[in-house]
Amino acid sequence: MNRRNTVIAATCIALGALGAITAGAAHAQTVLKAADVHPAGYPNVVAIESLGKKLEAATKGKFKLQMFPGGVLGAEKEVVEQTQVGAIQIARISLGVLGPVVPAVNVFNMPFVFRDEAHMRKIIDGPIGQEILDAISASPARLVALGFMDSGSRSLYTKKAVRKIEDLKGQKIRMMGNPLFVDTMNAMGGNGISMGHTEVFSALQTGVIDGAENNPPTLFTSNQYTAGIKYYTQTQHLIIPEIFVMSKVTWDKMSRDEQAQVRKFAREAQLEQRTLWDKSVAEYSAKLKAAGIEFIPIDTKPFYDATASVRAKYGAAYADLMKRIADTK
Ligand code: BDP
Repeated sequence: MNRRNTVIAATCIALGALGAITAGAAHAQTVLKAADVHPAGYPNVVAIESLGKKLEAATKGKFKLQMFPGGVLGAEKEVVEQTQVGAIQIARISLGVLGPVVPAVNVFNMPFVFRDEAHMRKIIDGPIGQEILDAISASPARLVALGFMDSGSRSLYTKKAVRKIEDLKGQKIRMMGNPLFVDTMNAMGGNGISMGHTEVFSALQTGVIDGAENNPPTLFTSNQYTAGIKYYTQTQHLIIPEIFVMSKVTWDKMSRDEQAQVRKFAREAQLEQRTLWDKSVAEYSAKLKAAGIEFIPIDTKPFYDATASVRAKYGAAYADLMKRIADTK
């Protein structure tokens, strides 16, 4: 089955399940379709499934979450669109792909905007994080932001070693679909090419790209490390939180109490994911090393300096917010 057929098949299964459950239940049951590009067992997937189980119990089965992992409902760009129109009810995506839809979130998508992961957590857990969630929900995007998740930092992985910034010159590197990221890669000397996560594996195999960038759990669980990748250069140029959102179409049909339950379980899901996340970074870094991927420590300063123009271009409209982030210790 090609990917389109897989998507169609998955959608049919989803619709079939919805009919069967509705017919069999004592009261009408609403199936909440949840999408994630990551496979079953990945921290984000597990945490959203927990949210679903709790919601099902709390509403005595009125809502039932059905998880579609592994990108079967499409790439994140399409998943966002489907969620906006209410065809998907819960989407767990990278904040990266929301930038073109809700420009305010691009502050968090900026290269080196956070000093490190601890700084990023401080921000998403505090008032600035809440402002960004509110900005998403208040935007015309028809999405209700439920919470952030951790995604560590993104570093470069390539077939040819990058031991200094000059080694990146001319290498074709896949970036997420947001012009900000293509600009970031180009500023660092590479050749940024945007495509969806599920296309990266074959693009590596066919030589359309020479590398990509992501966190260790994604590099491992997507199998991309088996497609000619030999090096993981720890540039940590992007520290982008994940986000999970509910379709406003679905949200508006829920009672106040149900919305409060969703908020409560979303908060718990965020915390659960963080615990699982920390374990998974250690676990998958070890697995990558065991599989022969060489981790290259690198001075990040040249990468920081090279991307100043990107922060200037995309940060100009958000200078105050950028300063508040920098001032947060
Ligand atoms: C992963 C994110 C996922 C993105 C993927 C990507 O968890 O949401 O789709 O990166 O690079 O780290 O597209």
